[in-house]
Amino acid sequence: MKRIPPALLGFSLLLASCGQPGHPQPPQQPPSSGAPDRSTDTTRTAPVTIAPGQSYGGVIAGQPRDFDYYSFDAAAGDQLRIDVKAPAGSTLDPVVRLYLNEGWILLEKDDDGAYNPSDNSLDAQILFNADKAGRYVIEVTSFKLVNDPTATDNNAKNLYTVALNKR
Ligand SMILES: [Ca+2]
Ligand SMILES: [Ca+2]
Repeated sequence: MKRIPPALLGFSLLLASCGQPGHPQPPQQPPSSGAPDRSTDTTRTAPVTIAPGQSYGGVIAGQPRDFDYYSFDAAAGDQLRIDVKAPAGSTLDPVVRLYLNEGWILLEKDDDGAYNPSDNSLDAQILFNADKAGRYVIEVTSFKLVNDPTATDNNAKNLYTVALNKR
């Protein structure tokens, strides 16, 4: 008699049980909307790459002082727009900063996304023309954390979206 290695035996039993009638598969749970997107809980040394036309969802939470980072490469003369918005129900007052090569702060914006009356007046927007080619880094955080180094803001409802677009 031919011996079946235990691992293969287990695998074939698994396949057999899946195929049996009367064992309905549990329904797939859709991801709950509004859940924090931990995949974009990034650090300054390991930012998420973002390109024009892309957007990400994130959350300012999980630690007392959370700062999220997104990087992109721009060519000299690129005309770009960064929008950081708090979706309905979010508790976040977002602030966005832009760095060149993770160095100096080029721009900092707080409530500048309200050009459209339907926009949340707390949203943050940066319009800029890349002066020189290089890697730029977007920092997203809470207004509460910006001007007070001892403040904390750790709320699972601090949801935001960040979008980079050419204009
Ligand atoms: Ca985060
Ligand atoms: Ca703001």
